[in-house]
Amino acid sequence: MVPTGFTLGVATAAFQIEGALDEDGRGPAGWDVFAAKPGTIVDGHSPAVACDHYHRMPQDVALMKELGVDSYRFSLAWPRIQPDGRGAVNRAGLDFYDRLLDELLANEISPMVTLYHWDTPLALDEDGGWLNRDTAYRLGEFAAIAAAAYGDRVARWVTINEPATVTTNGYALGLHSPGKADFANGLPTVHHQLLGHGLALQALRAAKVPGEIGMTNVYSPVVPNSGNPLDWISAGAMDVAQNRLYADPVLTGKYPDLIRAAKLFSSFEHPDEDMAVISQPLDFYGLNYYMPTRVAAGGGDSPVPAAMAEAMGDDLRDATPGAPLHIEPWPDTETTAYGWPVKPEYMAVALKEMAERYPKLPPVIITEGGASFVDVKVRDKSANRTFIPDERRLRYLSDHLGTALRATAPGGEAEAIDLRGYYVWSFMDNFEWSGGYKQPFGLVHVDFETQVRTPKASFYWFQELQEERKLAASA
Ligand code: GCO
Repeated sequence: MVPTGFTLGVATAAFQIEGALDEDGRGPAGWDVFAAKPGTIVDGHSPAVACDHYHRMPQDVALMKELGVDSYRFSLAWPRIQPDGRGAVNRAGLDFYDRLLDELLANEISPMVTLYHWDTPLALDEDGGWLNRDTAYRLGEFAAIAAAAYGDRVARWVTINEPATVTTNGYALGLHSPGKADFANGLPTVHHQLLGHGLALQALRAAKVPGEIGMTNVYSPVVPNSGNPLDWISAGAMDVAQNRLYADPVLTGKYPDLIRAAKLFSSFEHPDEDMAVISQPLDFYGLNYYMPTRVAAGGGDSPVPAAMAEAMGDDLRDATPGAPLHIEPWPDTETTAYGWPVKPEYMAVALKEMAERYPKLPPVIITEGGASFVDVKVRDKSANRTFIPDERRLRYLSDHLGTALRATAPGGEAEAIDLRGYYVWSFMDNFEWSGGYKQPFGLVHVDFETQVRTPKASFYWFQELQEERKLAASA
């Protein structure tokens, strides 16, 4: 059973769906420039049009209405509202989200708004982006603008989305905007994003918005590849680098010891007052769960773990000479189009670990979960319609949601968690960052040539779930 009051929703992000990058006074984002560079996006795909949602918003909301979702999570494009990331506000940009909010409410869909989902205004990136402490204050200012404009209509706010991905992909590996591949100096971007979260939260509270306020971290349980102690050490370090580094400050007011011991940690300002701002109470904690991570020591050639180990400092390097750690494939495991392991049972592990680590955890909302699989269109001539039998996505979603509900029900391994909702990533296929249009996550198929939307089998499954509020027995 889906508990009463549990939110079933779908999620998107502005840069991944809107297009219209040069319209109605939108300023450039760092991502516009990054994506235009050769070699950054699969097959040179461009985000310029994406799902053309900026022009098709009413039809998209109508489709959401047909889907029957309780809630829609979307993000505000910061450069649309504040083209330079500071100072002047662009009325036409504000208007777009005004219309979207009104459209949602008219269709009885509850809006969840993400303030920051990675499309930093270019002017801020040119001043150092998240390496610059000032960007945190700019996000606080942006939050105040959003609160004044939309505070009356937003049910739930997410201040920032997945700071871990911004730091790792954007500043350590150069896979995302702003394209910096310098892990050794990436740590300040963690602190500045978390401070930005805290300042945004403060601004929303100061504006007395009636909606609930939270932030979103991705969480991936880390498992050592073997009983070898070096694998365990590596897994522990990875867990810190990818999970605890972002969750501990918010939920406990303290960075993990491993991080505090790193030389880098003393290279930037992080006074106690910051920690108080970062760890202010939340109305909910947003968790994105996609997959677990399997880690082994040494011998790897993946740049990810080597760079992470560098950031971790000498302890880890000494413990695991050579390439210090690497990500292992899971044996006998189905993978998505991205190569991500499909492990629904780790959804429960993620929730259990969160409950154990953070006794003061507020209610949790799974703000994203989903899978990319290549879809095939089937023409049903007799009914004169196209059908997309995305059974694997449907199963992924139903297994993960089912696991989350069971784990947090009375008697479940994470029963201490008050789970309030699950948002499918994503409502429709979209611009999957460096994966371009090659990683479809949608319940709705988008033909990027024609912009025709076609609901997939998973759409109809989710529609039925909304009506019945009950998962099939097998799930
Ligand atoms: C994320 C992102 C999404 C991605 C999704 C699939 O938070 O990582 O919110 O933008 O598209 O996770 O990779």
